[in-house]
Amino acid sequence: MDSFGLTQQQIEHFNKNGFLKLEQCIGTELLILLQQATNEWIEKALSNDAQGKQVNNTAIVPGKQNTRCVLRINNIHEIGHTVTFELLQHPEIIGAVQSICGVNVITEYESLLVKQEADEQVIPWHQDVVYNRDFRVVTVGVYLDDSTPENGCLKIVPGTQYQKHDICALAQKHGFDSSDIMNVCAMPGDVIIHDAMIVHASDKSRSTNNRRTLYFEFRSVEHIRQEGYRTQNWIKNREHLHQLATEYTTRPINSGTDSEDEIIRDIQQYYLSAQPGQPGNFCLGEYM
Ligand SMILES: O=C(O)CCC(=O)C(=O)O
Repeated sequence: MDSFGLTQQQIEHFNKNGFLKLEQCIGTELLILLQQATNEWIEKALSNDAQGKQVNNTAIVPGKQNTRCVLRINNIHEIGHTVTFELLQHPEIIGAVQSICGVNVITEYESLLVKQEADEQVIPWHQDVVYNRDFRVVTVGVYLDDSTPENGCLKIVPGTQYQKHDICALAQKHGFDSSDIMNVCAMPGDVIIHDAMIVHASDKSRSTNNRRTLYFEFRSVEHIRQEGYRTQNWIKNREHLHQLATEYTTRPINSGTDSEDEIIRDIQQYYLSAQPGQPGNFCLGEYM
């Protein structure tokens, strides 16, 4: 394990609580680039939406006072901002994920979540995925803004990561206020890694401070092969995406390697072959 791996104490914290916070994991320079990029994506999505254009991979919801709000943007590498590549080979993120999931890890999913007062959106209780616990699957949240109980921070029910749950029953029992629930607050630049099986949710934002989080789901290639729900071609393409990220972010300036446009075309090629992953575990009925 390289020097960016987790300590034994951090691994024990993760195993016991189902999450781990890496404070100030993202440096200021990268944080500012990510904040700028995500603002541009949101503005562009809203502008296209206002012109009646189709906005791919984006959930835009009606907000208070006739506003339109971007709630989520999926497949974020496809947008064409190579800054997101930095996160695919960020030494501390990858070191932490490898400590939990194994050395040979790839991402399965990536998205931007935006929570704001106007959208009044709740993320209902769920498990991101239910998987074979011979392995570990983690969801990594990269925080671009403060995340507090007022602006709808992540809520988890500690200890729920070990099994599949009846989410309707659990949600009815806990609502959003029971003492068994933990609010996991964060500051810009923090990274929160949670076990993809921990039951989690977030409440409406009641603050004018917006909250943006970039989410990535990681697991090992060995695990994906064992679960058997992905084709060899999918795995090969995903590995290629990570390879591109490494090549792109470590290339010397003016090295004569592929231009940004070519790299983006390559990424888009990957997404053409994308397939849906394993479904999450939600309560499909009403409970709130
Ligand atoms: O950060 C949050 O509010 C929870 C988001 C979440 O659970 C999800 O996107 O699946």
